[in-house]
Amino acid sequence: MSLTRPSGKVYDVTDFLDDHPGGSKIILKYAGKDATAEYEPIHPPDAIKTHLPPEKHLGSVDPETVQKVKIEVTDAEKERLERVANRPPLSEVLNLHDFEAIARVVMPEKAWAYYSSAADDEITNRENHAAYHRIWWRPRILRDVTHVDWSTKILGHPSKLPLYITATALGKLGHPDGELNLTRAAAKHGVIQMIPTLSSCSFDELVDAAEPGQVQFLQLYVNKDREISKKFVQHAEKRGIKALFITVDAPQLGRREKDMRQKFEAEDPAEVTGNKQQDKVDRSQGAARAISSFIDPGLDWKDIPWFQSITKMPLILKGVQCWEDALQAYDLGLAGVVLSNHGGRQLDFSRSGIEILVEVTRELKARRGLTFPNEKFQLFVDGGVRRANDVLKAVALGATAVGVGRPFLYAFSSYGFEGVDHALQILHDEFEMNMRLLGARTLEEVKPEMVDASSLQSHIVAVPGDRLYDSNYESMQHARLREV
Ligand code: 173
Repeated sequence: MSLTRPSGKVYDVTDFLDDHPGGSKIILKYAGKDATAEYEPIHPPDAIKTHLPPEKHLGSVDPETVQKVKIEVTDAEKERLERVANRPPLSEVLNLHDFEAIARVVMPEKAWAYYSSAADDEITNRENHAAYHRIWWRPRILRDVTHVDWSTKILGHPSKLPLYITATALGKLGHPDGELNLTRAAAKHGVIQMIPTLSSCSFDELVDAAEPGQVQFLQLYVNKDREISKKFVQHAEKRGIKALFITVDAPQLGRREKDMRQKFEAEDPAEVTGNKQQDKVDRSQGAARAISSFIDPGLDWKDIPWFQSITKMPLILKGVQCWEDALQAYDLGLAGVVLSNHGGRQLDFSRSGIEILVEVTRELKARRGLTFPNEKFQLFVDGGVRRANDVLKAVALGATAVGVGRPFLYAFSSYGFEGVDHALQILHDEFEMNMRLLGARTLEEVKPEMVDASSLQSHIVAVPGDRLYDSNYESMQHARLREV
């Protein structure tokens, strides 16, 4: 049994069939044939190297001589391609919500399900955005705002915006150039990209694509085999990565039911439900769980000194959700924390990063005398950000910068590099206007006194609905009856 994939490599995956997180059926479908197109978007580049012993790497074959699996273009796919052809011109895309609305109808369903899905009932996913609605401005007037400047420094590195492109997995699900779209747009706009451990493009490809001097960070999923993580981290440092963001909120992946349901629907329903044998095989876990088995649930505070011993890069914990853990990170000498619930994709009913920010600044001031933003210990927030207005609220409350993930995925899934380029330009324009209207000439002037966040911790206040956001949000679906 063999499988052929990129650059004509042939692998014997017979013994791996039962262990494949995505089930054996998909492998058997491509046995002896070219699996490149199906394989590439949903596997990190080193998946085979990591999981398959070297003796199963059989060699190379000329891809031209290999039988292609004929993929029938369904009516639904034809309709989708028509929608792609009818995308509005970028000049009509006015805000980040527009990208989401377009992505939802032009992306392949599986890819949309993976990017948009969140944990359980998706309450936290929506709360991330809604939390910004509980903060209101107290702008200042009669200040000369002819010149306004919203550039900053993130971990000592210049950034033209107080935001960075945060790590998101599987970029090629949305666009053939995957995360390269982000690298190129980040270069053009002077923002920092955080490279994900589970990018579709290889790490080196993304570093090679950076302009001279372009700053990149790295997000790390810690491997059960620490030697693999150590090699990766040290390689990243050698290649010039400027900071390491260790993800600490994913000892197990959350249940993303939109993603899981897609998996079921992609199967032949008769096989999924009709065959007792098949029923026992858990092939329903969606794209993310399928490739996450290497992540170590045993990661512990005790491991932090080890990270400090293997790299000189600043270390930041990504996924901190209360002041107690932020304080511990500070006391251990880390460079900062990302207050995040992983885009609502992990523990449902975890609070939004912006809400956590308020308690972290309060307690770290009371207990360690810190004021924020703080160069020595930087606070970041991610989740739910769609406007410069949102970002500025986080800055006012003490964040150094904010991570933006899904909106850029939707931008490149719909328009490739030009989409991300346009998204960043929109944000620049929004910053300019908001800074002027706030009466703030620099980010230093965007102060806690400029916001009323007194309702932030209350989860029952009524605010006017956000119609653009709500019209994009796709309801979850119940299980459907089998067709008879
Ligand atoms: O949120 C995610 O989907 C994610 O972080 C992830 C984790 C492991 C594998 C793929 C994606």
